[in-house]
Amino acid sequence: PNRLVWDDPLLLEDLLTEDERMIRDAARAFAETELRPRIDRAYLDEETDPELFRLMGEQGLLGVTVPEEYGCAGAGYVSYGLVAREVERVDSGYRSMMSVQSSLVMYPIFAYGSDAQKQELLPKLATGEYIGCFGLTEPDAGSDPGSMKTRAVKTADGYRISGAKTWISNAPIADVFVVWAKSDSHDGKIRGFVLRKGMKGLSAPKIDGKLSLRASITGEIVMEDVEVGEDALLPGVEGLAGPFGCLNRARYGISWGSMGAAEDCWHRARAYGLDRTQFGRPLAQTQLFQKKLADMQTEITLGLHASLRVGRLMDEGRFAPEMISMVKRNNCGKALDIARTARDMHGGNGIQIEYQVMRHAQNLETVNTYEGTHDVHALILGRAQTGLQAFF
Ligand code: TGC
Ligand code: FAD
Repeated sequence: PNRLVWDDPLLLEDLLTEDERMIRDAARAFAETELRPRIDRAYLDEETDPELFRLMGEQGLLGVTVPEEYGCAGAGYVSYGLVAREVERVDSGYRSMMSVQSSLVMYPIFAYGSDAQKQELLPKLATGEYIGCFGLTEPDAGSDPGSMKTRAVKTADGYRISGAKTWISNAPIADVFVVWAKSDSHDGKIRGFVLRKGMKGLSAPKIDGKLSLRASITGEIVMEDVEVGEDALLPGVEGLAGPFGCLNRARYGISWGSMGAAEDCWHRARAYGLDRTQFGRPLAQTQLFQKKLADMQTEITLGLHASLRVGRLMDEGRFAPEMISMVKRNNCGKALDIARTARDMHGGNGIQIEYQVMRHAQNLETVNTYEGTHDVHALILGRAQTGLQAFF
């Protein structure tokens, strides 16, 4: 019989194109040489180095799917997923920085923006000269963004925007703010606006004290009568379809990324079990330890192959949003279980930063919650198969 490749049992590698492998290998080399050496300190100190955006930009890792005319790679969604997997193999917070910039800032400007917005902003976001953030969630509107209170009121030459967003990745260091507000001159429909750092009435205080995703800075966006011109409006979309169009891409990327974090935990648990002897034998030679490794191998393999399939369907223009809910929900939930189990398999050492697994587990708590919680994605899938709305 053929020999099993233990860390790629169903030969995902064979299903990738040459170009996809090249992008993946470059992302892996970057993540291991530039990101890995920084992460322990960044996590412990709750430090986000804005310079990382520039480094990611140099490597072509920002806005991977945006066309080359804007200084991006113009690659497909499988490539984007592979990049997310490699970056999150190091840390979910670093992937968060990358995916907000790519899917939640560059994508809406590309898909819904005017030519002027695209020409001005996309090349600078691609190099990391500009850092972007995406403001949808509010203190009283998380899973239910349709109940947002932020308002845009028409003025003589633009809009006056008031409201507050919270839990916004990158906000305190952002130059560009993609913000969603209900607009009175558009029948109260949700519209997207591009705000800029330094605008009067705009501030983005940091949220301190996170016990998860500590290497990725998070903040509020406070808008007190921020006056913007007509050119701040994203002209190409209205309604919740705007933010959800972006979330589809980011959620899909997270389905790959979370598997990268899970793989890091699995490989570390396996190595630890081979190395550590108790009761006169390696831990890896016990039945319970092997069962846990088998579960990890199985869930990660199935999760990666499912994400690959969704990525191919996205590249073919055949995806339905519920497919993304399925892989986001499954892979984040499984990754969180795997990271907690890997922590347990490391015994006491598992709680130490140098063994990495508890940092992943802490991060994955956030990843399982943001971009639609595990249960909210269950309700999306439940609605799709029953036709019955169970949110309220
Ligand atoms: P619903 O009635 O379902 O839909 C309203 C309108 O939106 C359209 N739509 C979609 N369009 C494209 N893609 C999707 N996935 C879509 N889902 C819905 C829909 O067709 C409809 O359009 P129209 O034209 O008919 O108006 O809306 P609802 O209010 O019942 O929604 C319920 C629910 C739960 C599905 C939704 O609100 C939801 O997904 N909640 C979760 C919120 C969420 O994901 N927030 C994420 C915030 S951003 C973030 O977390 C970034 S972290 C990033 C990082 O750091 O990495
Ligand atoms: P809630 O909606 O209050 O949910 C609380 C609990 O109730 C959850 O378990 C949920 O599953 C459950 N629940 C909710 N509704 C139902 C229901 N109908 N039936 C059953 N159970 C339900 N947002 C942005 O806009 N931009 C960002 O960049 C961003 N970055 C983030 C970074 C971090 C570190 C974190 C933690 C969050 C970030 N978010 C961001 C916000 C994130 O998307 C929200 O936290 C998430 O959507 C959940 O909303 P909530 O926190 O208000 O929880």
